[in-house]
Amino acid sequence: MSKTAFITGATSGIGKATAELFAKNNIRLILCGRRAERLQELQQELSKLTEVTTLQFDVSKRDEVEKAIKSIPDSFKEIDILINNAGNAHGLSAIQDGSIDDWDAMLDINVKGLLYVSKAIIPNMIENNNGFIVNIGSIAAKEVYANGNVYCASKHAVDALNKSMRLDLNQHNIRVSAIHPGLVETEFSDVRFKGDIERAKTVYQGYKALQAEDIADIIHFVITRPYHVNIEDLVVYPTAQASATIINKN
Ligand code: NDP
Ligand code: 8X3
Repeated sequence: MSKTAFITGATSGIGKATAELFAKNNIRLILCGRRAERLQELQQELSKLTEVTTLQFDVSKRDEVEKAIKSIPDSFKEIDILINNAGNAHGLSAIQDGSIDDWDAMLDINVKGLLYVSKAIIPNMIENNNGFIVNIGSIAAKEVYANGNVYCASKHAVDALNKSMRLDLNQHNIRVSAIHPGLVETEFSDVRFKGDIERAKTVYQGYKALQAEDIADIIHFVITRPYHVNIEDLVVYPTAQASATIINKN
């Protein structure tokens, strides 16, 4: 029987590439995001390879999360793999200049959103005595860089929650892993710089950044290890990147 994966943030970047790779490997998909049109397009495309259902909701809205997860069709209700990927950065400012709306958005999406989704899915995994949760952190979960303050704090929280989940869910045979990428060329910087595409592009210029497919490949590797193997934590940089701020650009 094929496994079923629930992927948040499947409409773009790492989540989309993961959905595409999982589909090729016959993993059934529950694809989530806010952009309905993109979800529809992806469902149409990936249904050629595997069974797909979609859920449109905002991870930061607790009632939307609960309603959406309750609405999962019966045939998709047994979830084997949860990919907690939805997330973003809003702004890049010194702490004294930061926007409180941006801070709220990052903490609500990256931390509370991950918790709301996990809280709704974990009980079924416990009941089944089976499950795999992959949390997408960041190098911002491991180090703090100038002006990254609240985004870094939100990803440090993901790191702590990943470790907590491993401790608490161990007795239920649920595997938990975190993957912490460095710079990945996705829509991430478009969102961080609020649609300033030119500024976003410069983040990935002068070196070869990671691609969403590279991270998807690693996620797939992690979830396909034999049952007795649980990779807790992986930090992945582009070769040109030595730390959050040291990048060997041409
Ligand atoms: P993208 O912007 O390309 O993708 C982000 C995804 O998250 C989209 O599918 C978006 O869907 C979804 N999302 C954002 N906000 C919400 C929300 N409120 N509710 C539901 N879904 C939401 O970026 P990436 O693929 O790069 O980012 C994926 C993850 O990887 C994030 O957690 C990010 O922090 C992390 N990361 C990214 C790195 C990078 O350099 N790109 C490096 C390290 C970590 P929609 O807008 O349709 O809701
Ligand atoms: C995304 C990578 O370096 O902008 O998490 O924090 S970084």
